[in-house]
Amino acid sequence: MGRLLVTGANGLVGSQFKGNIIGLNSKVCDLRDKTSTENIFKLYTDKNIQKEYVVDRVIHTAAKVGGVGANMNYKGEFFYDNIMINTNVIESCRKFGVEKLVVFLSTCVFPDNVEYPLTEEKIHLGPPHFSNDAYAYAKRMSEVQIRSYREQYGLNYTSVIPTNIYGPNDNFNIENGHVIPSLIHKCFLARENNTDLTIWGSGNPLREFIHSKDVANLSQWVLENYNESEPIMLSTSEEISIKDIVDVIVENMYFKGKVIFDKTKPDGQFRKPSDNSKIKNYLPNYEFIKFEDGIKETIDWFEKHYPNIR
Ligand code: GFB
Repeated sequence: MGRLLVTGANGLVGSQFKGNIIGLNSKVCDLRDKTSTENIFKLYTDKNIQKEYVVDRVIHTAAKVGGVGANMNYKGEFFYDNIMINTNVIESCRKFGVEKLVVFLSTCVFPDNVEYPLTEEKIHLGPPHFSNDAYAYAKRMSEVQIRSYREQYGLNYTSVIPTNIYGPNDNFNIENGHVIPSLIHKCFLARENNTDLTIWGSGNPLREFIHSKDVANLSQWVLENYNESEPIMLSTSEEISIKDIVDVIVENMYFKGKVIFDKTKPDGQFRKPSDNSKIKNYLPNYEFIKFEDGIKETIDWFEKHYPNIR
């Protein structure tokens, strides 16, 4: 067996992979560029180098990601960057003989109007929510590419569908980040400057969160054990409201100031409840990191690294 290559190695999930891996990040290779992508995969899969150093498995976490604000404001980039990155990586894996590939989708790719809970086979049953349709359609095409390559080339490539992910080393950008890192950053500034904490939207939407460490562990398990063409959900299937997330963050950051809900800001999709019975059937004893513990760890990481954060 050769080496594992992880794309997006500096990112939220990619940075959770440790040990004898090849970590690829956007400073090393622009995966939107076909030639650069092929050159780097050719290099790492060169059969002339010692077998144990040859890359034969890939976990592809690299993507243009962002919260509801970024998804609504940069639809063109979210479509182009993700469709180019995924197309180039999957094709380069095929061209240079990568034996196993795991690509990342997200529960936001599911149709907005479908019977809940979300299950893997419902991905293409209708349009996604308008707030992230560009990203969702680009991601759906990687599932189509994977399935087509399995059928034509018999390649054991597959995909995982995580819910909203959080954890240390996230993107804490207040305008473009996801809800948990944005709120931790905003709460920190509000506490330091004795100002109000402003939450986007009504606070009523519901979300499911999985810690980046669980996503890394479970996608590693998928790499080594899961050989089906159908994607597999990575989810705790535990919904929480945005209001309750705010309470957990405010409590764990000892914020005593006023919390304001700015209804001029987008709520995004109301909910995207997922059914995790497939992964639970495979791993009935898997213990997910508890939400409150994961939030505490992420707040500690932020406060330790501020202002050297993304
Ligand atoms: O994490 P988030 O931006 O992504 O927003 P989505 C989740 C919810 O948090 C929305 C609320 O209901 C927001 O209105 N929210 C409250 C905030 N305050 C804030 C804030 O300060 N910043 C942000 N960002 N949200 C994304 C998709 O949707 O989910 C992506 O757009 C991707 O493509 C990601 O799939 C996982 O869950 O709404």
